[in-house]
Amino acid sequence: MKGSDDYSKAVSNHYKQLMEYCKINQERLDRELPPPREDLNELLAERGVSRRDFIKWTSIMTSALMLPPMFRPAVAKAAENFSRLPIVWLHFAECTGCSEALLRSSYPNVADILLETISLEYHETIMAAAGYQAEQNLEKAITDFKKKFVCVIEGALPRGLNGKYLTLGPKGKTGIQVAKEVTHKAAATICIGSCSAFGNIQAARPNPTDSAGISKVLGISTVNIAGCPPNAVNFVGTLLHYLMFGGMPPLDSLGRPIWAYGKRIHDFCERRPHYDAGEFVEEWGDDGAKKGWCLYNVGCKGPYTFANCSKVRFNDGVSWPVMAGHGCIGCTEPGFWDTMAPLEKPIHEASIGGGERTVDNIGLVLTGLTAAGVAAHAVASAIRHKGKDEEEKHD
Ligand code: FSX
Ligand code: SF4
Ligand code: F3S
Repeated sequence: MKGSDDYSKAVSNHYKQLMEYCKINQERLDRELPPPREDLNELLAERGVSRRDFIKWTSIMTSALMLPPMFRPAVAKAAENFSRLPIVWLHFAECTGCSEALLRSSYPNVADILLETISLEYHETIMAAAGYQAEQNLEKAITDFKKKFVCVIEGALPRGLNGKYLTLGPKGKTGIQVAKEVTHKAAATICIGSCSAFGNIQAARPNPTDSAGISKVLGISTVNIAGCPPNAVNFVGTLLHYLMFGGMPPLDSLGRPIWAYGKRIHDFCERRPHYDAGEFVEEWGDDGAKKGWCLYNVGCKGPYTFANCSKVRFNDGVSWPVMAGHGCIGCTEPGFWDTMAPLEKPIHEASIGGGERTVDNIGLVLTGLTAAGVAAHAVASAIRHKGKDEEEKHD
């Protein structure tokens, strides 16, 4: 008993210290950040979100961020400060689906409303400025908010032709030049979407433009909000963490926040009981499909994919790919367009980290280890090596 008492005391002390750290950091941000652009409480009331709904949302976000309930007021404060954090948002080689997924919603929830308040000092898709004026806006933003703004990047960087497959603005700077100049002055860089994180579709074989993700091209550390497109909740949660602790959340070996990408799709999938019972869809439209059975045999890559889609879903929890009837294609993993998406069948023979692991014994590995986080990371790093090898092959 003494051992467990000591453990509880240690945990409670740890959280007390963390809370103290959070308070100091939030006071510092209160002094340093520009004044709020929006009053969140007024905006929520305008959009019909009650105080009660807001508190409920902050409780959900607190637990999603793996923090105990005592942090709920700090999450609420971070949300109120959301519009004070200057953001410079760059676009490189991509489809803009990430911005679309984040900035558009028919039924805005708190996360969507927060994204509306975001202080976008520069965002090529939605700002009115163009040409020289846009370039001046960018220069002004990165100078005025030097080391205070967060750089958010959508899209991969082409390295071919000395970077000239992608040039921007009236001076024809390459994406690589712009990315270097801006990330150098940023307090942190967040890669939103699998393109900026890992290269993604632009880096898929045969990769004619020699594209790759930001961290690989620039040799810097980035926080990777993977997904094609990623979930707004994962972006908002990461910024809330920044507004609480003044730094980015703990990351996995691929730069993805552990709170959002620490578990597999398969671990919380509503079709999982069918997987365990051996009930599989064998062909599109068959009886199993009508009954909502597991999509593994028609190519679901949920067992190989680390993300929280099956837990938080999309569009305010309305649905997610597997719920809509198609298997996961692994869009939060590096190289998925080459390794996972095209296969509408299981990767039985896939070698994952060492050559002999298949999806079935990954399951055994996970069952054998009690702490899911530890297990997930053991497998995550195995998959990472596989992903990296695949990435290297494309280079
Ligand atoms: Fe990539 Fe985002 Fe996929 Fe598209 O910009 S992650 S192609 S949804 O839009 O970068
Ligand atoms: Fe769900 Fe896919 Fe796993 Fe089946 S294989 S339980 S559909 S994640
Ligand atoms: Fe992507 Fe799979 Fe989620 S395809 S959106 S990681 S369910």
